[in-house]
Parts: sequence; structure tokens; C-alpha cells
Amino acid sequence: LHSNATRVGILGVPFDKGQTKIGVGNGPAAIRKMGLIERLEQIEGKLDIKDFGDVSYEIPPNLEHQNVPNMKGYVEFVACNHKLSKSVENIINEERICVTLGGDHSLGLGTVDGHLKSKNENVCVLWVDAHPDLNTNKTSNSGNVHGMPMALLAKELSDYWPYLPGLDWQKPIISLRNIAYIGLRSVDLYERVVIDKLGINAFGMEDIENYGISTVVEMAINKIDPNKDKSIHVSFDIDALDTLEAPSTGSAVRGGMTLREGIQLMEIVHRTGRLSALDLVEVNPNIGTEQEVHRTVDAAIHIIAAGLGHSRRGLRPKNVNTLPLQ
Ligand code: 4U7
Ligand code: MN
Ligand code: MN
Ligand code: MN
Repeated sequence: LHSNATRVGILGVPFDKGQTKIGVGNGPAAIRKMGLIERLEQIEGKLDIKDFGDVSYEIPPNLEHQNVPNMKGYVEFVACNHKLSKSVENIINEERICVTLGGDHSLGLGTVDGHLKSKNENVCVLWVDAHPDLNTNKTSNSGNVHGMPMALLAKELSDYWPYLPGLDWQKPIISLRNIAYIGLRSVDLYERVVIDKLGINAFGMEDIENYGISTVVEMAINKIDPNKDKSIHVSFDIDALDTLEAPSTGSAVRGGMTLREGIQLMEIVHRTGRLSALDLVEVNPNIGTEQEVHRTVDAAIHIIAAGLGHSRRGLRPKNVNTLPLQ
């Protein structure tokens, strides 16, 4: 391989305890099985891809009997994310773009944490999602922790949490100034209050309609990385896409992004040259028909490939002179 090939690390997180539907833990296997790596190998310039397999974790004995009110699966969530954070940190330290395959979105805690540690906090996050995932255990109606990772990551919300046993490693935390949402259309009451009060960069579906996706992505990146010197983290919840594009997911909301908009978003991020981590989460192969699962997983692969440099213009031949053109 060419020495300056883009280096990529693939990491599976078959974690499903952040919500209550069966199957989201099968996401990584489904994405790999449909040929993710083979499709990435076709990208121009040849990527240097290393598959790190799936994250496994054990519950440390001192955590076993802990729990926090209205946070389902708390100990598994804490244990898995601790391990995940270290893996992501190591992969980014190897100068690889860390592509994390979920699993539910509670894993965003560990991936962003590992990224922050590796890059000395010089990180900005694009959270591409129908939902802001900004609930605390006091505001959540569901108690599902996949709706809480942003609230745990945000510096400005740290006073709103009770003591969280086993989460002391989750430092540093990130300022909401360095975070932007794209694709929002299902925002809970308190999430709305927090977004408005703290002036979080939030680009909803109506902004995509008004400005178009490329302007929205450029506005978002300009807000969170005005000097163009930050390491970019994209946490892409497949439910950001419209239900017709990605039906096999646990919290589908209609009226979402087209796959074309998702691809365009990722192409723009790729062109910055600063993408260091990409999460692709909430693909649930146990939801929907075989055809719907296929469509959803295929969409996920298109999103990842666009972020890593796949071009819709096609490949350039190595030597034009040998082509059978008259
Ligand atoms: B996902 C929800 F109430 N806000 O907290 C909640 F609408 O990672 C949904 O974005 C969370 O898929 C969705 O349970 C979490 C609900
Ligand atoms: Mn999410
Ligand atoms: Mn979501
Ligand atoms: Mn396809």
C-alpha cells in the first residue's frame, strides 16, 4: 500500500442495552456481511483498512450492583463505553479514521470521549440525527440511555446529573459550542428548552429545506470549527435519514433526510480532510422485511463510503492511453 493512503480502523459495537428493542446489536455483523470493507476497498487512492473486530466488555465487580434512577442498562452502558473509549483512543492514536459500527447510540459517549482523549480535546462533533439525544435521567420519558449521550458529553449540563458511579473516566467533556446537530425533527420538551437556552447549533429539517444540505453542512462546520483546525467527529444515527430510506431502525421518524443528502453531507466532511471518527449507529436488522433491512444496511454503507472518499463521479483510470477510446 502507498504510504500516504488514508488509514481507517473499523470497530464493531454490538451494544443494545441503551434501548429496549431486540436486534440493534446485530448491526455491525449485518453491515460487515453486506460487504462494507469490500466496498471501501474500491475507493480511489486505496484505503489502508484494519478491522479491529467487535468491542467486548465485562462488568467490573464494584459496578455490578450499581444503578441510577431512570437509566436502564446502566452498568452495561458504563462498562461498554469505558472499553469503547479506550479502543477509539488507540485507533485514532494509530492515525486511523475510526469508523464505529453500532449498536445503539448510547455508544456515542465512548466514541466521542476516546476521540477527545486522543486529540487533546481539539474536537468538534456533528450529531446527525432525528433526535438530539440530550435527555438527562430526570427529563427522559423512556429511561433509555441512547437518548442521553449528548447530555452526558456536554460540559454545560454537568450540574444537572446526579452522581454517576463508574463514570469518573468520562473526562474531559465537550462544550456544546463545539457541537452541531443536523437533521433534527423529534425533540422532547426539555431538549427544546436546553437547545434554545444554551443556543446550541441545531439545524433541523426545515433548515435543510430552506438552505439546502450543502449550505447547512458548511454553516454547521463554520460554527463549530471556525479556524478549520479541529478534528471532526461525525456521529451518524441512521434515523436521520427518512423512514423510506432507512426503515430498519428503532426510533424511526418520517420526514427525514434523503440518502442523497446524507451522502452529500459526508462528501463535504470528507473534503475537509479533518474527519477522524465516524459512528454509524441504530441499524436494526431485526426490524422490517428482508428488503427493508437490505435498503437500510446499504444506505449505511453508502454514508460510510462517502465519508471516506467514495466519489459519485466514478474512478479515474490509471492510464488513459490504454483505454479503447477512438
Ligand atoms: B436515538 C427519545 F422520547 N427522545 O429519550 C427518548 F423520543 O439514539 C428518543 O436518537 C431517543 O435513536 C432516541 O427516549 C435515541 C424519545
Ligand atoms: Mn441518536
Ligand atoms: Mn435518533
Ligand atoms: Mn447501493
